[in-house]
Amino acid sequence: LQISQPQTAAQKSSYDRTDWQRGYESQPNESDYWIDDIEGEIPAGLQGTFFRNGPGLLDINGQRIHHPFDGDGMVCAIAISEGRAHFRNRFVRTEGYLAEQEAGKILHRGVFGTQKPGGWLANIFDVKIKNIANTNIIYWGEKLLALWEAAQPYRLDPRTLETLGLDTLDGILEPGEAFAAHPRIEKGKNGKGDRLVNFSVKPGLSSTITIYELDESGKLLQRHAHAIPGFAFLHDMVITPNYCIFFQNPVSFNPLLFFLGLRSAAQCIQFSPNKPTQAILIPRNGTDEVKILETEPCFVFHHCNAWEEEGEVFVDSVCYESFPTVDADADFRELDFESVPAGELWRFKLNLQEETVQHQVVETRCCEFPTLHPNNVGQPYRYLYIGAADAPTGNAPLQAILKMDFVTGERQIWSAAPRGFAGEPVFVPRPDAVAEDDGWLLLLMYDAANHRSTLVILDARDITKGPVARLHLKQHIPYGLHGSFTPN
Ligand code: 3ON
Ligand code: FE
Repeated sequence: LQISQPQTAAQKSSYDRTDWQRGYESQPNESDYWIDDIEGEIPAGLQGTFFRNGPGLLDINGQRIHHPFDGDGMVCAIAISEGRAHFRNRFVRTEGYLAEQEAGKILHRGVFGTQKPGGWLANIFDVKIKNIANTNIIYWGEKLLALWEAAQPYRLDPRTLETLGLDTLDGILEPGEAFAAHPRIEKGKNGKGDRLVNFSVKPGLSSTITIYELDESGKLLQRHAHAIPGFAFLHDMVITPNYCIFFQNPVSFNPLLFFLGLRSAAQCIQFSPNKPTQAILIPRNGTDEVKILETEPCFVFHHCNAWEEEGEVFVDSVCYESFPTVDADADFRELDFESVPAGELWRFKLNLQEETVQHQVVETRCCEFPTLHPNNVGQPYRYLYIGAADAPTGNAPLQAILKMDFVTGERQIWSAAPRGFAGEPVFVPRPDAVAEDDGWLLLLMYDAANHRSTLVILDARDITKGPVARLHLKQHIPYGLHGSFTPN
C-alpha cells in the first residue's frame, strides 16, 4: 500500500533561494589550470574534452542584463587525458562583447529584455542584434564553433579558446546568415559517415527554415529552404532518417513595442493558448512535400529525440504550458518558480497517413536539458538522461539528474540538493561498450556551499550510486546552456 504525501506550502524547499541566485553572479575572470581538487577517480576510458557554453556575464560593468539568455557567451573546456584534467574558460570575443567591455556599459539591446540604459528614448528604432554566441559549442569539421541561433557562428581555437572570428563554414553561410544552436549528429554505419544536420530560421510574417547537412569534414551535402506560414520561434529540431522535425509553438509576434524601444523582441512574443502547436516535418531529401500536423497547444524549447516506427513518427520533447518570459519590470533573480510552468516530458506519436497526433505525458517532474547515447539520435532508444528538480512536483531549479528506462519504466535519480545545482548532462559512451547506458554523464554543477563549480562524472549505468568523480574548479561558472564532448 502506498500513501502519497500531500504537498503543503510548508513543505521544506529543496534549495535556498540565495544559494540559487549566487549561481547567476557574473564570472568575468578567465583562467586555465590543472584541476587538482578531485574526489574519486577519473575513469581510465574517459579521454577527451568537455566543452560547454553559456552566459558568463550577467552584468556589464555593474549594469544588469535583464535575462540570462542575453549574457555574453563564455566557453569552458575541460580536457581529460590519462586521469588528469585541465580547465580553461574564455569569453567569445564577439563584436558586441569587445565594444561593451571597452565602453564599460551596455551598448546593445538583447533579444530577451536587456535594454540600453536611458529608457525607451535610448532604445527606440534600434533593431540591431548583438550576436552573443552563448548557446552551444561544437567541434565539427576540425572547427570549434560557438553557436547562437540568430546569427553566424564564431570560430574558436580548440586548445586556447581564443576567438578566431565569425565563420561562414567555408562559404556555406552567407555573411550574416544564421546557424541554429541545436545541430543533431546522425551517426554513420561502422563509425564512418557521421552527418551534422542543422537549420536556420528567418522569422517574419511567413518564416523560412533552411536545412543544412554537413559531412565529417564540414562539406555541404544538402541544403534546402522552406517557407512556413506565420512567425516562427524554433529553438530546436529533431531528426529521423527521413525527416527534420520542428514544433511550431502557438505564438504571435507583435513587434510594435520593440520598435518603440519599450520591449525586447522576445517580450513581444505572445503565447496563444487557443492555437494548436504544429509539428512540421521537412523531408531530408529536400524534394518531398513538407507535412504539417496539429496537436494541442504547448511550448517547446527542447526535444529529446525522434524516430520512425512502422509509418509513425515518435517525438519526445520537454513541454511547457506556455512561453516563459521575464516581464520588463521584473528581475529574473526574484523569479517565483511556482508562478511559472515547469518543463514536463511528453511523447508525441505522429501518424503521417491519418495526419493525427497523440501524446502521452511521460514524466511530470520538472525537467530540462535532455540527452541520450549519440548512436541513438534519430533512432528508437531506451535511455534518456535529463536535468530535473529535486522534488517530484512543482517548479524548481534543476538540482538532479533523472535517468529514464523506457523499456522497464524504471527511473533513477541522483540529486545534488540542497546546495548543488545541475547543468545539462552530456553522455559519453565507454570505449567498446555494447550496452546503451554503458558510459558516463558529465555535467557542471554549481556548488553553492563553496561558491564554485564542479565537473560531476556519473556512471550512467547506475547514477544512484553518486558521482564516480567530482572535479572541483577554483571558481564558479554561471548556470550555462549547452555543450558537447570531443573524444581525443
Ligand atoms: O524576431 C525575433 C528575432 C530573434 C533574433 C525572433 C526571436 C526571438 C526568435 C529571435 C531570437 C532568438 C534567440 C536568440 C534565442 C536564444 C535562446 C537562448 C540563448 C537560450 C534558450 C534556452 C532555453 C532553455 C529552456 C533554457 C533552460 C535553462 C535552465 C533550465 C536554467 O539553467
Ligand atoms: Fe537549447
